[in-house]
This record gives sequence, C-alpha cells and structure tokens, in this order.
Amino acid sequence: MTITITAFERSPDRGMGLARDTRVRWALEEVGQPYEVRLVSFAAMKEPAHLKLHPFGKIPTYEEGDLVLFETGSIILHIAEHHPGLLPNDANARARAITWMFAALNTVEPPILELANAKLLESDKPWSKDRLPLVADRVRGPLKQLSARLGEADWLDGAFSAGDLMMVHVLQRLKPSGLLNEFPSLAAYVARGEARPAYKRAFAAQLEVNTRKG
Ligand SMILES: N[C@@H](CCC(=O)N[C@@H](CS)C(=O)NCC(=O)O)C(=O)O
Repeated sequence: MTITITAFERSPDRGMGLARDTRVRWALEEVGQPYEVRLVSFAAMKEPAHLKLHPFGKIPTYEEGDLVLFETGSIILHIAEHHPGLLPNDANARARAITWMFAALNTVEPPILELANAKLLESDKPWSKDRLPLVADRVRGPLKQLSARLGEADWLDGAFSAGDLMMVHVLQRLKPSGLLNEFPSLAAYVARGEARPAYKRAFAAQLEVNTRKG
C-alpha cells in the first residue's frame, strides 16, 4: 500500500531538515519503505481538507490505505512496529526504545522549542534579553542529564532505534543556538545519526523540495 506523507511546500528553515517531515522520511528510509510526499502551503494546512487529516493544521501527516495518522511520535511508532529495523525484538528492549521516543518528545523537545520560539518570536520584546538565559538554562538541564546517561555509548540503549532517531532529530534544532556544542558527546551523537545513510537520503529528499526553483 502506498504511503503518503505531507510536508511544507516551503519549509521555514529552507531545507535545514528541522521540519518534522524529515524525521518521518528518516524512519521510512531506515526501514526501506518507499513513500510519496504531498506538499502543502501554510494556507492549505488550515483548510478543511488538511484539517481532516491533521486536526491541528500541521505537518506531517501519514496516509496508508484507510489509515490516517498525525503526530510524529505516533507515525514513527507505527512505522517501527510494522517494519523491522527501528525497534529491538526483545520485549523489554523494545519498551525501553519506545520510552526514549517519549523522552525525546515529552522531556527534551519542549524546552528546545521554547528556546527556538523565544528567539524567533520574542526577541523584539523589552524583557527578551533577561528571559533568554533562563530559557536556555531550562534546555541545559535535560541535556546534561541526557549526556550523562549516554556516556561513551554510541546510542541510548544498545543498537540504534526509533528512540535515537527521535532524540537526534529533536536535538538538531539546537544546532543554530550553539548550545549543542556545550555537550560534545551529544554533538557527536547527533553527528552519528546524521552519518547514517538513511538520514542522508531523508535530508537530501527534503532539501530537494526546499531548493526547487519556482
Ligand atoms: N507535535 C507535532 C508537531 C507538529 C508541528 O508543529 N509541525 C510544524 C512543522 S515542524 C508545523 O506544521 N507548523 C506549522 C503551523 O503550526 O502552522 C508532531 O510531532 O508531529
């Protein structure tokens, strides 16, 4: 059955791979599943046809036959559960890998998004200069703990899993801030993720869309 995902017609990051379709593309590449992409404009995302797929008017969505999913956590878990390559067979190891997916989305991503939004949307406010260091410190906390847990290991719990895929993609959003480099083991962890051939294919595919003329 054909898999179709949605992505930005023009990503605000102009192809840096930070838009969340990249993590879904990456998961599909890791498990070797071909997919099609329907590009949507910001305006189209808020229209009834897209809201039927994604009640919050965002990308990415995932369609496969009758199945329609939104939320990258759910989409990537679905992909990982239906195709080998992203979750271990051992039941406990599998549960732990899924736990890392949740940790990426529920613990690590929110303060990173808060920082990105503070820079993007609030930098002209008179209180921004005082607030920004506080927001950055709220990112450093979980990064320090994540870095301690990763230690010298390549991946968070044994072999590369959907948990690592999600964590690496979440951490990538920090790159422009320079914060990631304060944690060399995490910067190396992200680089290891980016070196995977599946990631490179996913990155190239989204870049192609975002550098197209016209
Ligand atoms: N929690 C959602 C977040 C989805 C999301 O925020 N998508 C962004 C692109 S990365 C979006 O569509 N933004 C456009 C908008 O909110 O209008 C997920 O993980 O899928």
